[in-house]
Amino acid sequence: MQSTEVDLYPSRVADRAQITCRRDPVLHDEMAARAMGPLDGRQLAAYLRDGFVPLEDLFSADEVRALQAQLDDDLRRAAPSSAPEVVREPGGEAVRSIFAVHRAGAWKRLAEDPRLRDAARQVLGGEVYVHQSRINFKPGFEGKAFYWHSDFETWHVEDGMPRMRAVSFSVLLDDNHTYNGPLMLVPGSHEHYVACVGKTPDDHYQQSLRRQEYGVPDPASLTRLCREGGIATPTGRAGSVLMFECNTMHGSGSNISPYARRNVFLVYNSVDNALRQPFGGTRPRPECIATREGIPR
Ligand code: 6CS
Ligand code: FE
Repeated sequence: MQSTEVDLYPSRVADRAQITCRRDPVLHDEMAARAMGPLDGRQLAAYLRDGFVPLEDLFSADEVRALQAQLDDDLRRAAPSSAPEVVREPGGEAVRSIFAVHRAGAWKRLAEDPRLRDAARQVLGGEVYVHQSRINFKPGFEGKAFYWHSDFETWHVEDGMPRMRAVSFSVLLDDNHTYNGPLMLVPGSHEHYVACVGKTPDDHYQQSLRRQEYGVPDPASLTRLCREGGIATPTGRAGSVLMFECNTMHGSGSNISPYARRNVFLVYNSVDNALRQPFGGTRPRPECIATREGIPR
């Protein structure tokens, strides 16, 4: 069933790509954001300008060690699992991602940590909830790429997220080096919306979470964004965090090093931006990928 709302960000409806300007602010209550919250003026300025900001060494070595122990336990349980929360690498059995980890235990506590949640409130201008969480394991030798994309384009078309009022935190649980598949982002790309071509297949997530082929920008659009903004590859120690706006163009390469690149992603959405019917007209994706229940009003 198609969303009945006006679609401000149509995508996958035309036979050619189109780049338009975003129609939402990046800081949703700029006065309040500058007055309160864990991000200082320099960090807010970087987030506003680039669409992302590294938060170095946000979590201590002890906190990281505890989370890494939790990771090992989660992976042991996920390896034999056929649960929908477990996504495997394309062409193999290695665990690529585990979704909806924020529902309990250490990851729930992490999602509630003010160093993350208050920073989300600061840039989103109010109360937030977790739209999606996932651990991406990017195992050594087997961790495949996540091709270039805007998360918002998928969340708008396939989940019914109306406006650009969500933010992701990638918490590094291993050192992210240049050689083990770190996130790559295009500075300033959050200001442009790339409408993609191609009609979304039903149950697309069963393929896209392994290797995304729809909702990926065309080479000409990507070339233009990279020419304007360059490509940043923020590396960092485990315990650092990369905060990035929902529409920032990003991706990561395959990991052919021996070293895993395990990151946990926590995505916060404004409670005023709760999901509608998918704007692309497909069936809503499962609750473990896109939160619809229990959102504080
Ligand atoms: O479809 C999604 O929601 C997921 N896809 C990617 C490549 N990034 C965001 C999210 O994990
Ligand atoms: Fe993504």
